Amino acid sequence: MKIYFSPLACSLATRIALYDAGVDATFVEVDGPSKRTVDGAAFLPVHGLGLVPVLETDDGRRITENAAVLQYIASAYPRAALAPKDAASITELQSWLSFVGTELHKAVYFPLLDKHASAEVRAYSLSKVDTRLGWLASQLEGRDFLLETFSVADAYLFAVLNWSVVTPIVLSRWPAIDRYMARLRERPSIARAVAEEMQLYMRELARRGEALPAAVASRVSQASSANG
Ligand SMILES: N[C@@H](CCC(=O)N[C@@H](CS)C(=O)NCC(=O)O)C(=O)O
Repeated sequence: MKIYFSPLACSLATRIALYDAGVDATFVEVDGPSKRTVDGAAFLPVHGLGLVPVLETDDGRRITENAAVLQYIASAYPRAALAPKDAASITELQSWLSFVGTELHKAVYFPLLDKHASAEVRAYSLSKVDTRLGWLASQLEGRDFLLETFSVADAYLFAVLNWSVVTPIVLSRWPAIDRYMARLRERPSIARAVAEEMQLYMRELARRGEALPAAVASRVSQASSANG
């Protein structure tokens, strides 16, 4: 299995799911702006929109879209229990994947991260923050995960909320979300995926001659002092 990804992009959720499932995969890094892999191969022939994640199966099928990629992994590796098995809970999982993909990823976070977004677009996205995150916080109150147990929806939600640090969104305003993120950060699959992709992200910035955003640098130094 091959995964096309960009460091700390939404494709982080795919890596988390694969690590959780204990699956070996080949990770191919894509440079978003140039639409090339870091080895120089064109990425547009792989995905015409140039978006990650793309999962390529061993028999050459390509799966795109976070919700589909994540559900594919959950169903290909059922022993990892990354998705529920009963119909009602599967529907709930799909609701969450859809909520994260549309209400959070695309409506709120993507425009805030897009250097080309206009002030109006950013203002529109910011105007959605309180309702979307307020509602999410109310759903997470008293729960460890979105469903009864950890699922691919948590992996996707983590990858998206993890961008808050480089946006004006301050997650500590919603203690239930803050606690949820702190809990997930401790999960071995997530800790490993974040640490690895942070290194790749720093290398990506260095290649482009860009500085590490101050908020990210401070998180990296907090993490290294916590690790001794
Ligand atoms: N609807 C797609 C969105 C994927 C997406 O937005 N990927 C971003 C990274 S988080 C990307 O590849 N951006 C590159 C670009 O916009 O050119 C999905 O859910 O997979």
